Amino acid sequence: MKNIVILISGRGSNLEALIAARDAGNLPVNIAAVISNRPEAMGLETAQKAGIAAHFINHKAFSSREAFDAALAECIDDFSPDLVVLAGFMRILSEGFVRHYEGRLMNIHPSLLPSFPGLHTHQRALEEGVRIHGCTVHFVTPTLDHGPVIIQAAVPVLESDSEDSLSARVLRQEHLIYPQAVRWFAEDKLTLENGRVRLAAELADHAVLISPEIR
Ligand code: NHR
Ligand code: GAR
Repeated sequence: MKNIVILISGRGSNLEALIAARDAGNLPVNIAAVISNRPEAMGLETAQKAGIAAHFINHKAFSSREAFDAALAECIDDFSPDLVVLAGFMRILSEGFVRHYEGRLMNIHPSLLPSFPGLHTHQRALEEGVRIHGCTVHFVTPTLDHGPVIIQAAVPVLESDSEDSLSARVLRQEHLIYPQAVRWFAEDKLTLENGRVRLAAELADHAVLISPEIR
């Protein structure tokens, strides 16, 4: 079974979805550790309660991004992960770090990339007036939020939406597609070809989820 390490910065609802999928028998991985750059991250408690090693590395204690990234990589590599999963991790990672984990570093981003890379995606989607929004799981490359796409989910944007209602609708889809993407990786059903993700033949056309939900 593959080893994964999950990086978080906060609430940890995607972490919870991954743990729940594992517990339901839908995610054949060993969650070796959860690491947060913030001590107050709720997700650290969630990990502890689930009996998963939980670590905190304070980025503010390092003089540079590279120094923080080196300490982070050292902690991660103690667990020999096959895959590193960014689940609401809020620090941009340096090129050296990303190269070290090339092809085994995944992120979930709360927009339909390549639209709205970066932060405040739901607010920007509302300001832009788009009618469809969503989330993307991708492999991480040095260019922020531009790595090869694995799976996406789309939701409608409603006239009545606020940032809260829209982000909640997207988050429910995040909780479906992230365990799915990690499962495909765990089962060796994802390959990288010329900077694009190829799915195993039997999965072709399963990497898109259209949610009609209007809650
Ligand atoms: N690193 C690289 N090299 N490439 C990516 O695609 C990355 C990455 C690190 C994180 C997640 C990403 C997202 O899904 C991610 C993808 C943080 C920021 C950010 O601006 C932007 C995008 C993402 C994560 N962070 C601020 C910084 O200075 C800090 C913000 C904060 O602490 O609240 O690092 O959106
Ligand atoms: C999620 O919506 C995730 O997509 C987003 O932060 C939230 C984390 O929630 N990630 C980013 O914005 C990365 N910059 P969670 O902690 O409850 O999983």
